[in-house]
Amino acid sequence: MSVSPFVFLLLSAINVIWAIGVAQVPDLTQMYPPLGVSNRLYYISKAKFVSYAQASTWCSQNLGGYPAEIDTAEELKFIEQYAIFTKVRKIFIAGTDAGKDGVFLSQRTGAPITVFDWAKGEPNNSGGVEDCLELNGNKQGRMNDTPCSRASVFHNVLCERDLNEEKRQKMKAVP
Ligand SMILES: *[C@@H]1O[C@H](CO)[C@@H](O)[C@H](O)[C@H]1NC(C)=O
Ligand SMILES: [Ca+2]
Ligand SMILES: [Ca+2]
Repeated sequence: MSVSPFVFLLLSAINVIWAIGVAQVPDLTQMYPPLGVSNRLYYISKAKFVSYAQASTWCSQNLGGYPAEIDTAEELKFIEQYAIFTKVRKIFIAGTDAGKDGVFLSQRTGAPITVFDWAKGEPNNSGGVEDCLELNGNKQGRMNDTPCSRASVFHNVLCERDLNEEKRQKMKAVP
């Protein structure tokens, strides 16, 4: 993907309001410029967290999302470009293999994560305690397995909102 359409898709506050219909002006000083891709919104926190749980809470409290779930190779391409753009080194995304080593499931839905782009030598489950996923904006945006919670390891978080999914849920909720 060339650089210009990507930059074009980075959203201002007005675009975010338009995209997700939030009533209040979102505080975009807390995040890198959000990225909009065909009814999905992505945003990377400026804050860093020592646990995935805290990072996930930040996503829901800021623009109502969840740590990004990689569903397709195309989606991964977009968010790798976004990670590279921000240059942030350690960025939580969804996925944990706490249940079975090497089998990554979404923390939110339990669905398997099937698309990966590992950094060289990863996943290595270093120390036997790396059960979460991160992107490395300094390593072509590629993936690493990383501890879900460790006091000395700080992660930003990449959040997602999928407006198509929300529409489907709403339609299902209608009796
Ligand atoms: C294993 O991965 C961690 C990052 O999760 C990295 O710091 C470490 O250097 C890697 N170890 C080896 C032996 O590649
Ligand atoms: Ca997704
Ligand atoms: Ca690792």
